[in-house]
Amino acid sequence: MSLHLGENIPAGGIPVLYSFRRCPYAMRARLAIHAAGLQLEHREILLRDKAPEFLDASPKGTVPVVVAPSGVIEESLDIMLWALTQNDPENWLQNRNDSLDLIAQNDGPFKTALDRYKYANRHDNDPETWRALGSGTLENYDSILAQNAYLLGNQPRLADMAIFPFVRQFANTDRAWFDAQPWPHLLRWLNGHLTSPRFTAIMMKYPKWQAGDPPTLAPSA
Ligand SMILES: N[C@@H](CCC(=O)N[C@@H](CS)C(=O)NCC(=O)O)C(=O)O
Repeated sequence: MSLHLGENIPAGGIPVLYSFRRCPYAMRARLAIHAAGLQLEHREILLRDKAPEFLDASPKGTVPVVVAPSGVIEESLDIMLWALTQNDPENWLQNRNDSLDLIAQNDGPFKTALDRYKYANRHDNDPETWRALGSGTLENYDSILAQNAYLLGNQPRLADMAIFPFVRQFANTDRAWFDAQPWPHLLRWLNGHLTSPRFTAIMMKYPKWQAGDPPTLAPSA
């Protein structure tokens, strides 16, 4: 946690979340904030036009970022842990180290394959090779989910919530192809998350934030 709070010291002690609706890292942060029952001041960022106050708080310029009275949290996983260590009514932190192992695999090799598949033009490469690499991870999830409702047993844990936004992105890259794969358990798991009231709540649309806007608290009660 870095401590360059600058002009961002939250008024009234309510932490600020800088977020971008479609970012899977921001989604996982919002999911944990929702599960913890916290409300933050939501500031919607556009990646192509970042608010200077956001860059002041976190010069590396990636979302999500939380500005709390105790400091700035600049990594999505740290934001999840920050929220859940305050309140974890659904025990997402149970088997925490097993979750962290799966998340490291997601954020490393799977995310690399996802980016090169999804943004093949940007990377000038063969998307099918990267799709096949990512599919190895998804096949593994499907076989785990054939045994259990969730990745680490019969209740959702940190791993499920940190990972499904990335599987969603992989699926949406070519939905027809994804739906044709022999991954019924993975599909059930993904659809369960995507149709949950929690996901609907954290995908609410907000206009781009700018300094001087009245505070928007999210998730809304
Ligand atoms: N390791 C960071 C990664 C966050 C990240 O890369 N977010 C993307 C959006 S999904 C971003 O802000 N990119 C900066 C940009 O596109 O300018 C985390 O876990 O929070």
